[in-house]
Amino acid sequence: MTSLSSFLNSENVSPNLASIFEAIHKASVTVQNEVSRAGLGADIFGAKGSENIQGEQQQKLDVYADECFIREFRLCGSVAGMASEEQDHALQFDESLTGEYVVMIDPLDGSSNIDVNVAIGTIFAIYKRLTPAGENLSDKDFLQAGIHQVASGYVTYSVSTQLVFSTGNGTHMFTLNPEDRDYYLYKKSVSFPEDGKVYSINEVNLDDFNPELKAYAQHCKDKRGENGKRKYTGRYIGSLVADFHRNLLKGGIYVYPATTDSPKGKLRLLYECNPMSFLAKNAGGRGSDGLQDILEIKPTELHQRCPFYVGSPIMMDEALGNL
Ligand code: P6P
Repeated sequence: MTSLSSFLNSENVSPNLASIFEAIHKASVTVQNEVSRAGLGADIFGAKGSENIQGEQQQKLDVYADECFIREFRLCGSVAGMASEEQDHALQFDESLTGEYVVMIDPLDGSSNIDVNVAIGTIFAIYKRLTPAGENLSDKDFLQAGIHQVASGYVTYSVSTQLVFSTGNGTHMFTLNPEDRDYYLYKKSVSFPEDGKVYSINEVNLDDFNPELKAYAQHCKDKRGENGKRKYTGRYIGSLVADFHRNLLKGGIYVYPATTDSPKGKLRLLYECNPMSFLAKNAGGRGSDGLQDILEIKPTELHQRCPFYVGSPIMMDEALGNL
């Protein structure tokens, strides 16, 4: 079996970038250990009693995961600073100001699923810093378009714990071995199936959908295969990472459009839409805000949101109006 470190070495990933993956490895093992003990007295259920900048109730595990990843990124030496869904402002690591990278992270996506034992995940994006090494970071280091990502990925804490990432040369999947706590290659260069049968949309928002998306949702309900059976089925887990992971392997599309409750969309550009779109692009799919390639958007705010479509190319074309 190919371990994460030997794979990174074989892909000629630089030692500094590899050290960030080592930090993600360590932090994700710590988080997984806590997640796996949910209900065994590990008091990780429920709300912490605090809110993040989004005004969302922080779950105890959100904060725990955030602290784990901050600690490992601070220690690894290659990360000069990071932005997190759980932190109002970007963090600068004064002890690593020579670090050549910055990281954006959603430490725990889908945290509403923690209490009901459903898959959750960590999403990350890695960029080269723009300010000179050794100098203080500035907004421009974090407000980079997604096309400038050096790497991105996610960890899904589910039936098994899997790490999925790309450094721009394919999208690869690793599984955590509970025996030695190391990640081993599961699938190299994964590709979205061109088309798929699964659409992941919360249809409670149907009345808010634009005409193209309404037509697409109806198309998915009406379409029948040659055998006269329905072509599509809906699967919506409430964890972007879990829906994306299934769609990547089996074909499918995930859509979270602008809605009345979330007029700019719910998902965050920097640490959800961009990293997932970078993975999709490296797996033959793509991400869009409904109008443009997500990776082309020039961010203006750390926690800005956008409508999000991501998945198999044919389904993306159809959902974006090319039925
Ligand atoms: P809703 C989790 O909070 C998340 O950001 C995604 O992981 C998930 O797909 C979506 O929001 C669920 O949102 O409004 O459908 O419950």
